[in-house]
Amino acid sequence: MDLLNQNLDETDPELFNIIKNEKSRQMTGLEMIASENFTSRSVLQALSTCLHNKYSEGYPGQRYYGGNEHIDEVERLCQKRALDTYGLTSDKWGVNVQPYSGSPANFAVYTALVEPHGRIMGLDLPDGGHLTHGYFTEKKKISATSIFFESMPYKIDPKTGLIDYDQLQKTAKLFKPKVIIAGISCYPRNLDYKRFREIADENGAYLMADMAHVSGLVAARLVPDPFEYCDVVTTTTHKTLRGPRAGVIFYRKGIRSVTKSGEIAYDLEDKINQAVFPGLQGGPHNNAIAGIATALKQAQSPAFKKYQEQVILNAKTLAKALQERQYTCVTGGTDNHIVWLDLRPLGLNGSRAEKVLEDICIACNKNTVPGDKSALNPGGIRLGTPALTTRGLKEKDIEKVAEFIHRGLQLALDVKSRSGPMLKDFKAKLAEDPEFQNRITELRTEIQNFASLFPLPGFDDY
Ligand code: DSN
Repeated sequence: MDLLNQNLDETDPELFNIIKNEKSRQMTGLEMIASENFTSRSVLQALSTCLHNKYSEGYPGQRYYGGNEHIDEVERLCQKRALDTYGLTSDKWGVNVQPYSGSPANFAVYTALVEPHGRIMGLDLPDGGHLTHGYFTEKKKISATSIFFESMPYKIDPKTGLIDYDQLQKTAKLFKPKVIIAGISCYPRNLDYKRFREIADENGAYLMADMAHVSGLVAARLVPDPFEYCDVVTTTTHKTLRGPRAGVIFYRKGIRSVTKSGEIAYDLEDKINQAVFPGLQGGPHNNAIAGIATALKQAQSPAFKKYQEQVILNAKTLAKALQERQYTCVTGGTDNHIVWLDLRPLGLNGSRAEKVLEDICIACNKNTVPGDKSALNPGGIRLGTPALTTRGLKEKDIEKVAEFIHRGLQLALDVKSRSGPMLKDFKAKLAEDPEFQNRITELRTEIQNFASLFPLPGFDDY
């Protein structure tokens, strides 16, 4: 048998079939996980090229292996497009396109800028921040960031749901972090990078933005620009940016006087590049770097800007439609692609909501909401519009989606009122009660029919 020259369906029908089922799941339901998207055919084509075969440890022009002339071209093209997409020039900014994804990118920045057990501050996970910004609990250091560095979270104001910058200012003065992270994974509001910069300057700290969630919106110039105020900006490339699963780090070059006590020297280039390789990673994933390059080319187009405008319009429409049905959106709405629902006023938790929505083919994730005691039993869900917008849904369609979500959550409430106190009781009732099963089937069929109105051109080909 010629192992090299067979199609996947011939060589491995078992795996092929699983992938086919996943493809069908992605199309027959409504994908509302805020960090997910459907990437383009050109990105998937770049990912499936011979670039995958090549080892190229090092950086363009300085590799540890031979045969990298074309790989160097790919990486340089990607770097140039990364700077161009965000309106940056190579005299002021450099970029590393090798991180495998967002978590390694963030860890590389801390490794570069903060000594072991040095201090960082990020938005707390239950308040809309990200694991890699330093999450830990009373019992356990959860993220490696909090194992190898000392992290102190800043919080949102529990009444408004908005970041409490005054509290951050006070605690930063006491904690004296080396890096302050301005970044989100659930917070649906724009960040005040200017205020973050002022607080960083008062403490001689670096300011790092993690724009992973909003990097597509930043590229389209629809949300505040982190590059104006930050020293370092990290991102993944597969969320709103709609590229391959990978990460990027931007860093400032040159010297900038920022503190009363002196200058922060931007000798970031070597530190960051060395932290990525050889510090934390081995050979770069060259097919992913090519995928980033082609995604960034698309991100500079008028069509991409229009797409991002629709992402925000759709999220605002979703928040409003849910609020009209008496649901509580944390912060009262959204500026970006995320709607953060607090279900506690309803007497429902995130796990039950996620389960019923999953059963009716709406994919979203349970999420902590401000004040939650445990990330394992979160009080809300996070919804996002990037993937549905890629499928072509507009405001009037999102109104329908809001109604589906409402019906799903009402069903979850009914199940909860007739089941025991534990999640397993809830799941058992849902699975066994014919009335609930009928309602699930009815809603699922309606949603699948609705989803079929929004095919993705060419999706079946890849
Ligand atoms: N897992 C991504 C998200 O859902 O936001 C970020 O790491």
